[in-house]
Amino acid sequence: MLVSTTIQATDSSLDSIVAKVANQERLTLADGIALYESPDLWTVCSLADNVRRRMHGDITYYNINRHINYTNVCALSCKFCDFHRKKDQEGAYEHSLDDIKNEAALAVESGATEIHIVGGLHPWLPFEYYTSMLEAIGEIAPEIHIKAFTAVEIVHLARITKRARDGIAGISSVLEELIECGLGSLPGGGAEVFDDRVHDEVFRGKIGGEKWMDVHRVAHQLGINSNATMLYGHVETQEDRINHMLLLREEQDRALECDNYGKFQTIIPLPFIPGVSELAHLPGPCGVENLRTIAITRLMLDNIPHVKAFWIMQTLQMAQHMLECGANDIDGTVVWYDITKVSSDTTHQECTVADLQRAIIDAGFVPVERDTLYRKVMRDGTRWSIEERPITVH
Ligand code: V47
Repeated sequence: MLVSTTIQATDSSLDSIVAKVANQERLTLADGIALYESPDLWTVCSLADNVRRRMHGDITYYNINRHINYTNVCALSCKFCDFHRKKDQEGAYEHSLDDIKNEAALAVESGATEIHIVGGLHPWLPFEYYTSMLEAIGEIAPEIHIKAFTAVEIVHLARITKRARDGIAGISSVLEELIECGLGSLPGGGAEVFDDRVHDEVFRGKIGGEKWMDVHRVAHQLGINSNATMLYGHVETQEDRINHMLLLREEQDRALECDNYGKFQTIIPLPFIPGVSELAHLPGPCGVENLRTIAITRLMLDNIPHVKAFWIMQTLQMAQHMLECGANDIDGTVVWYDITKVSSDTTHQECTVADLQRAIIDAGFVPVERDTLYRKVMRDGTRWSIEERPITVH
């Protein structure tokens, strides 16, 4: 699709970037920093909107999904996180396999196409808990795609099965076993910001960027897709954010060169939500910072097809604005979500399909229900099938 790029920046330091975007040339670290520093937010967002419309026209994706956070017990205590609890701490929980089966049955009943599963690094749950969870969901909900376990959880599983000492081979063997049990793809969580200083300051003890990337690379080699996130608005600099994006872009270049590899499907910038975390004294990013970051993500990551404005963290109202600043996906119905709470005090954070569609239409876009792999879903109530033809951009 051709979209004309007749953008006149009021900030002349953006002129060369305007020309590059019009010519579909790759942006550099210096360009990314200029986009952050420019007072001309309108141009930054308009450029991203141009790229988004070139790639996706006026389509905005949503899905019918269900998130399951199976435990909040975590061996780590990352400073930005107010989800984690220690085993005997008030509010600590771990869901039984029966709880998970009930959720899977409810997911089928609601017509969900995806279950998204993540949790803390529980010190005592055995590997069989995870494999049985995947198999049980597969029995109850064979059509549903299971997107589960961040890279950090995969490394944790390699450790508890004593495969971590085999390095990449150990990670590969864990992933292969999970795929056999029904794992369909990896979510993007746990990437935070790929920078050693930031790592040591706010999530020391968690795997660093190289390990995170190793896990996603192995997943891609095994043929499954994954997503990527960037948790911004705490102690990182704007340069750290752009470097994070460039590392993802390089990795995606490598994946795209190989036949039969999986790839990064979606980049999800996550605004830091202070909550009652150890970093609660920080304000978290404000609205325009969120718009700008979504826009810059679209512009820098030219080889990742989708940019998601996760409505749970961005709010549905801000996600609507983000559709004009580079985002083309807002995630789904979600139902339960425990990691952050912005618009709700409870873990019941659900958005109906009607509300997701209304938000997209009111923002001037065309809602399209997708499955996890961005295929169009044909729906008759809670019964659904996948349209095999690629989605036409109009
Ligand atoms: O891994 C934790 C982050 C992630 C906070 O792949 C926080 O489609 C903000 O990754 N403020 C989980 N963020 C969420 C996630 C995700 C969400 C939606 C879709 C997909 C996808 C992935 O949330 C964690 C961590 O990076 N996080 N604490 C916080 N206070």
